[in-house]
Amino acid sequence: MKIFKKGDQALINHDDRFYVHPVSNWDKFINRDSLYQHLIALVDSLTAVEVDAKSLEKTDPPMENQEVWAAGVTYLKSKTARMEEAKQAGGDHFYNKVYDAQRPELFFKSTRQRTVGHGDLVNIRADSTWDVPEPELTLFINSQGSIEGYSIGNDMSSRSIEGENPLYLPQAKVYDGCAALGPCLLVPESPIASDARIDLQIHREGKLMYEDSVGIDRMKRTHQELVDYLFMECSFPYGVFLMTGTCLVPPSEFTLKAGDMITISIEHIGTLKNQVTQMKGINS
Ligand code: DO4
Ligand code: MG
Repeated sequence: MKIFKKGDQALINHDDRFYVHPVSNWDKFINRDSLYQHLIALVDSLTAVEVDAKSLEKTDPPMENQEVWAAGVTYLKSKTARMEEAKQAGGDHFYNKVYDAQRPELFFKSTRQRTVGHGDLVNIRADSTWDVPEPELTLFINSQGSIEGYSIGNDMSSRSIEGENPLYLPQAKVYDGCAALGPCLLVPESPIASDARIDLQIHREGKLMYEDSVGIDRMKRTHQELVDYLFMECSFPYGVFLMTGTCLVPPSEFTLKAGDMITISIEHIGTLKNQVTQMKGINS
């Protein structure tokens, strides 16, 4: 079952059919126990409609008042790439430590205001010289701490700012247009397949500049472990989205440029596409 958000409507996709449901309160709509069962009952009461593929080329992030958090250094590849970028500044040691530590790295990433949906523009900072997308399986966890759904997240990152000093992490990670989420919220009957694949492509002027893919089973930590730490001393009255870390890192000589097209696909969820812009005060 997939829910696409289009303004105050939910387009629900189930068994190759679409259903339209008006939603006046998105937070209440998704933040519930047994979301899958709720949607099954809801779909039963609705009539299937035709949905034009064009209307799904741009969708809102499946969020309203939820915070977006992110886990870091959950894959070996993220650890080694970050150790390399922070070596000169003497910051490499901390990535090594956090990879093996019991406590995971969790950081506050975004709110609705700084998050864009599928088909919208992600931003790179004007004061950054080295930028990458981070394609990440993203969990939707309800206020009771139960994982109810999944989406695709792009944790846009400035490697030059983070590499200069790990204490600059919030500036490397949080700015207008720093996150993309979509194209939908996958609400499956049982947890997503543990070997689901993530694929990242970056195109520049139509030319493929980078492509790689990886299975989420390469992650060092479990989803539940990340959720347990996130909920340890924080409550989330509307539920919360948690990006689970990246394992796909373009080669060190690559940096994003305005106009690049980022395509992230995750098996069972779909494809999140965003073009890159470089615009100060994108949301002002
Ligand atoms: O340690 C800094 C951020 C790590 C991160 O975003 C990732 O591993 O995906
Ligand atoms: Mg990340």
